[in-house]
Amino acid sequence: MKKVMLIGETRVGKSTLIQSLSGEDYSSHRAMAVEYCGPFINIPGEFLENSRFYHVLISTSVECDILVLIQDATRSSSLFPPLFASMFNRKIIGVITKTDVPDANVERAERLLRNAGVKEVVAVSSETGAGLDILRSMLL
Ligand SMILES: Nc1nc2c(ncn2[C@@H]2O[C@H](COP(=O)(O)OP(=O)(O)O)[C@@H](O)[C@H]2O)c(=O)[nH]1
Ligand SMILES: [Mg+2]
Repeated sequence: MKKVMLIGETRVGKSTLIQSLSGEDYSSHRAMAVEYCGPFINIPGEFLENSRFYHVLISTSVECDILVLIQDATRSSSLFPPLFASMFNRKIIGVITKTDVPDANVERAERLLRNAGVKEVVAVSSETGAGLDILRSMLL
C-alpha cells in the first residue's frame, strides 16, 4: 500500500477510516499533532481549520504518495477553499464519509470536493463498509 495522508475537518471520520482500512486498533483520540499509523499520516483537523498551518500540510505532504481529502456527507459546508488540491504536488483522492447516515447528501459532498479541485471521488461508510473496497484498490 502507498503512503497515504488524510486531511479533513475535525470529526469527519479520519481516525475511523484509518481503523477500517488498516483493520488495526487505532484509537481515535483527538490528535493535536501529525500522527503516523503504518502507511497512514493523519493530519489533525486544526491544521486545515486555520490557514496559518497550511505550511505544515504542504511540507508533510512530500512524505506521502497519495493525499486523501475527506468530506463528511452530513455537512453542508467545507473548509476546503476553491482549488485547495492544487497546492499539492501529489495524487489526490476525495473521500466522502458517513454515507450511511440518513441525512447524508453525497452529491453535495461531491460538489464541495470538486470545488476544492479534486478529480477522483469515492463515497464510503466506515459503519457499513460500503465503498471501502473501491477506496482500498485506489490506494494500492
Ligand atoms: N455513521 C457513521 N459515523 C461515522 C463514520 N465515520 C466516522 N463516524 C463517527 O464520526 C465521529 C468522528 O469520527 P473520527 O474518526 O473520530 O473523526 P476524526 O476527527 O476525523 O478523526 C465518531 O463518532 C465516529 O464513530 C461513518 O462512516 N458513519
Ligand atoms: Mg481523529
